[in-house]
Amino acid sequence: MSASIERWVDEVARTTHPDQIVWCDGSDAEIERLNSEMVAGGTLIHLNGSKHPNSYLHRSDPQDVARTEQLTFICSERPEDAGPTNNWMSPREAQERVWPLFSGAMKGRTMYVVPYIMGPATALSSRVGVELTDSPYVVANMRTMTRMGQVALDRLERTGSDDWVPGIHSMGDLSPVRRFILHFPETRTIWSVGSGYGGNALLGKKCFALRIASVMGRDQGWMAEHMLILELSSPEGDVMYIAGAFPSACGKTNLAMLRSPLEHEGWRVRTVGEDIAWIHVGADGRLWAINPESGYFGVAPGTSSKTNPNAMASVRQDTIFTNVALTPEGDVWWEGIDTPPPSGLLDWQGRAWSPSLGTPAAHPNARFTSPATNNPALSAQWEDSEGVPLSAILFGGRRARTIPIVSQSFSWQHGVYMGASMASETTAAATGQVGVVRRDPMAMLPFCGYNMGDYFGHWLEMGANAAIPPAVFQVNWFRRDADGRFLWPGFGENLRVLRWVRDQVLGRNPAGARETPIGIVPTAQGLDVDGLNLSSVALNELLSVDRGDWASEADEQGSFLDQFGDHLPDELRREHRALLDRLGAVAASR
Ligand code: OXD
Ligand code: MN
Repeated sequence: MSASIERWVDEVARTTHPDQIVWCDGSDAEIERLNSEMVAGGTLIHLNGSKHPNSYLHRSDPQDVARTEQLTFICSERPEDAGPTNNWMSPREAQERVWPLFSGAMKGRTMYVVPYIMGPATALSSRVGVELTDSPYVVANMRTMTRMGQVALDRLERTGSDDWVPGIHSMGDLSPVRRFILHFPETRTIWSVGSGYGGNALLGKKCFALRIASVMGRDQGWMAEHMLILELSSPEGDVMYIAGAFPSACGKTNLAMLRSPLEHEGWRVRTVGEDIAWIHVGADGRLWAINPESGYFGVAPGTSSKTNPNAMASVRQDTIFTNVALTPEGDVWWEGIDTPPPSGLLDWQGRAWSPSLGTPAAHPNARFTSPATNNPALSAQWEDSEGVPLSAILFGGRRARTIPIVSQSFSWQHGVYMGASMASETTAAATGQVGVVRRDPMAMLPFCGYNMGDYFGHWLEMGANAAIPPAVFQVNWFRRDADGRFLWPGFGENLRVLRWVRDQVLGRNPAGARETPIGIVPTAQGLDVDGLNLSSVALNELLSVDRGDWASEADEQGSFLDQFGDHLPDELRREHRALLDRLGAVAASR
């Protein structure tokens, strides 16, 4: 066992005063014991085994139901290294203001030592973390989401490495006024107090695999991205890997697990990952990606056999549901699931519920935690130690207007501009107002551990280091007509967009694509909409680049990027000017 981990555990225990310390080995016996203890203590409800074998419901504190971005900080020595889009706190202030909240915080509780690997156990690019937590719910989730327990200590020993990311988590008193999620990029350390919610408390996920890992990637020449990874196979036998960055709750999980409506013809989609990608330049000059996680922490509402049959299969067993509704039979229910609400439902807070109340029965950010191996469409390559080679990257957002269903960038550099300037309407995955358009570069706004201006520079550098960088696309399934209805049917039909992307990558689309000022967009004939019942008006709208909308869009992009000042790479300023020129040229020619 690593002596440095033991020393650190002792040190933290001297501050937090747990009643006992338990080192987690990740075994079946251990999780069975933890689950029974939580059921006995009332923090887990055992679901009906005939509906969901080996599955549980957890209800979180009603004030602790989503990531709290306003309480999430980057604690670099210099504020400029956190950049204008992150909250910053100095390490000294963290020590004075936040560390005292850990003092005695684990009295009467057990401190669990959770060693874990982000990434396949044998992959060179995987990394080890150790989380100390006083929440057995967190331990149970970490066991699904990461390779947890002895396997992580074994990896350190085998590789002779003492390189692991420490994370300290305490539920504290769960009060939002004493809640802080802190990241120290210089020491690669995480402190989280006052929340038991997934993204705040499962420190391997957003805190390590994105915020801290983005800093490691900058320093070591790789990237940590908020991206799904999917495998697309064609009837011709080619296989392509596509990564996609989408803000939280914008259908990323659904796309990663898409069930192809043309499976019988040989169009297959398989999942490599659904939330995070770690990306390296391969010896062949392509970008290779691994999924650092081993489970899915997905949004339940809206998930059904129609929107995501593979997710429904994944949650069938071995699943922890958080903040969904409970039926009298001990089954789960949420808005958008396949069946109407049964009577006698208890809502996510355990209160009697009926539709007449007008409130949602499941919390809009209710989640399921399921092992990736439950996914019937898991790619055979999902744990490859080299990862998978990326042919395309998609940037997606939720935009009612302006952004066409799909457009391809003119170059890697233009693709970086597309990612840096993307925006989306906010969702329930974070606390705050829902439905406002905010810029969310590469869907990393809440997750980048350093100055995003420098992060754009790192993206440009990665492209320069890769002889064959992936093609870059922007997608938007959420465009609406004048009456507010979605124009695109979505769900499985997104395969049609993936097919256009593939054809572009293979250079097979001469008549199916046209250049516009904002990028290369399908022609009305280029996108296969056979059998979709889509009017030509709707199709044209989905593919349209409206000059008026784009003039204000480009202005907003410019002001957003301006805030990075000297940290904004010149290349992106040039891309912005080039976009304005192209839009101006179109206006002049009219
Ligand atoms: C998530 C998120 O939980 O992005 O994946 O909020
Ligand atoms: Mn996410």
